[in-house]
Amino acid sequence: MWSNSKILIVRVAVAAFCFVATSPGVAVADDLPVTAKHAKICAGAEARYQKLFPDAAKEDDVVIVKLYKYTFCPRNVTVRPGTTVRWINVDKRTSHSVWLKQAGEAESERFFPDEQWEFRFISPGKYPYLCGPHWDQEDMRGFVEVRE
Ligand SMILES: [Cu+2]
Repeated sequence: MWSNSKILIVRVAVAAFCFVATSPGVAVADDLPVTAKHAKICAGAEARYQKLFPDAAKEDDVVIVKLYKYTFCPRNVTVRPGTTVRWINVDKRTSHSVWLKQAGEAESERFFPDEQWEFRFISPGKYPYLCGPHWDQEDMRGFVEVRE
């Protein structure tokens, strides 16, 4: 019993040390967990997107992220430098925003169903982002990694 508790404490301490040691200044997040619930919502988001934009042509250097039911779909994307990420609201009523807060960007305008907002990523790095009105209560967060 005692030894198990001690092992746990050591593990937490090591994890905390690694976190601090690898994060000078601002802590940089990693991929977000994707649950079965996210996967189900994102399947619905894809269906909505196909219905709303049946003629959408695939564009070079553009990656689409759908916003649906308080979820960014997909939650995590990895893109090359120079890629534009286009966030499209495929919800039925709710407006959302995209806020690359950690990168020091201003929050986007709220955008409504069928509307979109985009951002071109130039520099390699990790870019966690939020939906301004829904990140806290609904955990509406996303993550972009930019790398060669
Ligand atoms: Cu939102």
